[in-house]
This record gives sequence, C-alpha cells and structure tokens, in this order.
Amino acid sequence: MSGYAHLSIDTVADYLASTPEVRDLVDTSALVDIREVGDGNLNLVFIITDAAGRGVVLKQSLPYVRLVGPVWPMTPERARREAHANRAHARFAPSAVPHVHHFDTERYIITMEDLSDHTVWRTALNSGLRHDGAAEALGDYIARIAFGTSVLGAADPEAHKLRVAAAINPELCTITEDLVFTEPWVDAGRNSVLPDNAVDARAVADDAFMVARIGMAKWTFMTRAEALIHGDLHTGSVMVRAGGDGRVDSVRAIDSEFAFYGPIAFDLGALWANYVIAAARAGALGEGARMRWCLNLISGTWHAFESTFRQQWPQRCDPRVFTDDVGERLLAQWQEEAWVFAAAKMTRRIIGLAKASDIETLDPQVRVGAARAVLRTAALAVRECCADADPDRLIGLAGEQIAAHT
Ligand code: SR1
Ligand code: MG
Repeated sequence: MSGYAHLSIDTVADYLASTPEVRDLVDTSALVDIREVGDGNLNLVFIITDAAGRGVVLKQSLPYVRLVGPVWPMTPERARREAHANRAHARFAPSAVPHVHHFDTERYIITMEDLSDHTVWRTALNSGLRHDGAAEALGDYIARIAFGTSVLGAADPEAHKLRVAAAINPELCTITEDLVFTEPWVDAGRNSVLPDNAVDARAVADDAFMVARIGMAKWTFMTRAEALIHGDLHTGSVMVRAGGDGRVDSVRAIDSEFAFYGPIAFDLGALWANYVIAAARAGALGEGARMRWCLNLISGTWHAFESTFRQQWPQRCDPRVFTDDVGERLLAQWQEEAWVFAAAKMTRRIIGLAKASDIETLDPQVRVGAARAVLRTAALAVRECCADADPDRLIGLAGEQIAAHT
C-alpha cells in the first residue's frame, strides 16, 4: 500500500507527460510554474501552470497523516474515496465541486481542475474579506447532495444500498470519531491549549451533560447512513471567488476525502462551527460588525439548505410514506442535530489536534478570550438546542459569548 512513488516538484512534469489521460491538460514542454501548496493536514497538492496560462492540480494522498508524519500511518485509499465522492456530488451539484479529470488508482493521484482564481475561504475570512453568498451556496450544495444521494433520490433502493456499502470510509471516519467526538473530552495526548485556557478545557472535560450529548452525536455519526456527506466541510475545505459586484461568483467544496454515508446535519454543523470561530476572531480583533456578519452566515447556510431541500421534495422517491409530514420532521431533526455537531466541531478546533488558524494566528492576549467564547458557545449549544433549534438563537447565543469574552 505504501510502495508507490510520491510526487515531488521535480517529478510532476514527467507524471503529466507520461499519463495519457491528463497529458493534454497543460503543455508539459512549456511549464512556467510548479508549486506544492498543500496546506491541509493530510496530502500533497501541486499546481502546475503552462506558458499559455493553463493550469492543473495534482493531489496525492500519502500513506500517513502529513500533519504528524509517518508515525501516524493512514490509508492512501482516501484519494479514491475523494474522487468517488467528488464525482457523485458533481451529479447533483456540478458547480459546487472541482472537476476531477482523472484518478490514478496505483499512485493515488487525483488530477483536477485548477482553482487558482479562487481563495481558500478560511484564508479570505482571516483577511477580513467578505464573500456574500458563499454561505447560501454551501447550504444549497448540502441540500442537493443530501437529497440526491439519499433514499429520497434513489429510484432503486437495492442499488442505493450497494452505493452505501461501496462508499464506506472506515479509517477517515475513525479520525473524526476520535478527534471530533472523543478527544476534546478524553485527552489522548493530542490536546493543547494556552495556559490561560486550561481552566476552560477542564470545564469541557468535566461537563457530564455535554459528554452525553456529544456521545449521542457520535452514535448518530457512526450509525446513521443518510446520505453521501462531504464529511469535513469546514471553511478550509471551501474555495471562493469574488465576482465583480462584491458577491461571490463561485464556491467549491474541496477535499471530500472524509465522505461517507453519514448524517446530513454533520456538514451543516461543521460550517456553523467554523462561522462561530471566524466570528470569535472578529470579536477578538474588535470588529463588531464583522463579527455579526460572520454569525449571520449560520442562518444563510441553513435557510438556503432548507429552501433547496423544499424545492426538491416534490421529486422524492416513494411519497406513499415519505409524506410532507416526514419532510418537516426531517428538517426539524437536522436543525437540532446541527447544533450538537457544531458544538463538537467548535470544541475540537480549540482543544484538540488540527486547530483553526482563525484563532491560532491571534495574539495570545486576545486568543484566550476568543477560544473561551467558542468553548462557552459549544457548551451552551448542547443545552439550548432542545428548547428551540432556530439558528437565529445560536447566532444570538454565540454573539453574547463573544461579546462577553473578547
Ligand atoms: C489527522 S487529520 C486532522 C483533521 O484534518 C482534516 O481536515 C479533518 O478535519 C481532520 O479531523
Ligand atoms: Mg482537508
């Protein structure tokens, strides 16, 4: 599994030239730029540009977790799962994902569309940029893949079950089960916080109510195969491009290597958590209006998700028993579940491995308060979601915590 050649700056041109399926994407005899840009936790990513301005991306999974190194082996099969999920999502939301040109089954290399005219959304958010419309585009994307890949969109339920089985992603799910749903509460030696946040991390670990709610969310994550979800939809897994009018004109969900048939609300909660984290950064920097803009992304994603889901609902398979009442119940259930998934995602990015640059790049003097606000929001979210799961309440609650601690 690990005996395949890893790409390097020196070998990508040869790879392109010698791979018939991709060699015409750029002029390999006139390359002007080759860069390794992988800033995620797992993979190698190269952008290759030719003299005519054509570009292509090569993404290769390594047999280990890049963030940690070879001491943490990890299946390179994740690249196959990403290519598969990307293509499946493209059937239902073609403008929301990068185009995959080719997948190399022997070297675990995905050749895909160059998105150099886009920016990673987290980077844009950290720079104080606004891409109005991005949160809504992502809500639309989640609804389209939720509907299209679930039984609601499955004309043949037996074929659907085979698709569920084919998309199983055990190793990457284990990462999420450990890092998102377990380790922030049960330290496995990978947690870290600033000394002044140790009291906050302790409070989280001692919060028996929260542990039980997160435990239920982990159960849902591990047992509920609703749809082929993205599985890691944080703002670093999104690329945005600004249009001329100040609004976003392209939004792409990238890095779907964590995809599997899981709970739909997990993708919603992942985004919500990262919006709260972006808002906490804005609060720590004294940018009140921007803090509110970041928090309002929560309702932007939810309402677009709900709207697209409702638009698709009349096309569902088996309306005999999937009645309108079922549709309403599903939306209500996902809305409440998203709060708890968001709480887990907020907590892991503050306490556990693989933190968020939004917070980490803050001066420690203000980072403590921002981290505390995120953790308090998470602890309140698992309590408050049962009473009324309207996302506007989460916005209010997070705003209060950020105002109180930054
Ligand atoms: C060991 S991988 C750490 C994290 O990076 C990915 O983006 C996922 O969020 C994962 O939990
Ligand atoms: Mg990633």
